[in-house]
Amino acid sequence: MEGIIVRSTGSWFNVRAENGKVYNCRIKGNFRIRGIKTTNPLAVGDVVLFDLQEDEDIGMIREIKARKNYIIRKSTNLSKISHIIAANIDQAFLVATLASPRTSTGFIDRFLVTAEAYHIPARIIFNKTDTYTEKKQKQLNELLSVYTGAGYPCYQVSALKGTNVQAVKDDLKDKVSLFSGHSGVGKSTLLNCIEPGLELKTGEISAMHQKGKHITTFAEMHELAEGGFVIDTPGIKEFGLRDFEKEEVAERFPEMRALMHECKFHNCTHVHEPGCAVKKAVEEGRINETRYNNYLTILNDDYFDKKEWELR
Ligand SMILES: Nc1nc2c(ncn2[C@@H]2O[C@H](COP(=O)(O)OP(=O)(O)OP(=O)(O)O)[C@@H](O)[C@H]2O)c(=O)[nH]1
Ligand SMILES: [Mg+2]
Ligand SMILES: [Zn+2]
Repeated sequence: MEGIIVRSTGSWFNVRAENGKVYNCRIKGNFRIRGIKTTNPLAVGDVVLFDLQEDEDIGMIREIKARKNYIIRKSTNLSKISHIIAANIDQAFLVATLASPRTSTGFIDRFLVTAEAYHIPARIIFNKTDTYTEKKQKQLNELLSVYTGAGYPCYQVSALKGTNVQAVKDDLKDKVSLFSGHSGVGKSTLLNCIEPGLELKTGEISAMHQKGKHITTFAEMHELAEGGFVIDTPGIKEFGLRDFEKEEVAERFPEMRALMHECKFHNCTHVHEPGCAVKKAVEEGRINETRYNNYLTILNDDYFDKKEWELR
């Protein structure tokens, strides 16, 4: 039988067969996947072939179909091994907020760079607008103009009050959508608002640290009544910038990508070179300075070699 993994605890997988029934499955002992080093061989969204044991409701997964895409995070800060968050997704939503726990633009940009690297269309939802002061709302307006300007659709919603949630709902129809973001930003609350029947568990923000409490512990795919699937995920601290080279980072910023062919040197890093069209655009305010600074931060990430780039 063929099915999609809708939930994974690491050793057990819930697989939704084409008839809509969900089977409890395990992986066959000799099952191996070549290529990437990950803590989890299979993830939510993977399409698998499995056999049902006779007289049992338990299936044995024997094969995984090639992935269209997948999105990963580093399993720990130091580890070289990554964790696949989900596979075969049509679009990725970053749930962010300027309330607690506040999402930094550095985190937003890492998310967007990751999505670009995997060719997954990305969108940003700014949640908890019901709590925004006038000052925060002003900051939000600036961010909305930066990110829509860079080509990323944005939403400003209150999952608690239901404000503007319909706009998100409309864009989920007939697609597989990933919801990601820090713990406590309201991913599960928002999905409950979109599809009340889901009854996902949600939790408070800790009063002391103003952080979420990791209420959602496993990624899970849910079917929407109006068509499509959403994947609710546990809150994450950091995205892993794996599977691509330092030279590719600038290409993952669409507004830089659009200009880099005008740089004097074809292998310009847009850091210190003369005749750099990107730097010129930053100086003239055509590229947002914060986005550019986040680009520089990503370049200096420990992940990349510290070796200097050469001008050839
Ligand atoms: N004021 C306000 N609070 C919200 C809003 N959305 C969510 N919250 C609150 O934020 C807290 C965390 O919400 P969750 O939905 O559990 O957050 P999450 O992103 O799923 O967190 P994890 O599962 O831990 O990753 C809850 O107390 C929610 O009631 C909102 O729009 N406005
Ligand atoms: Mg949650
Ligand atoms: Zn340049």
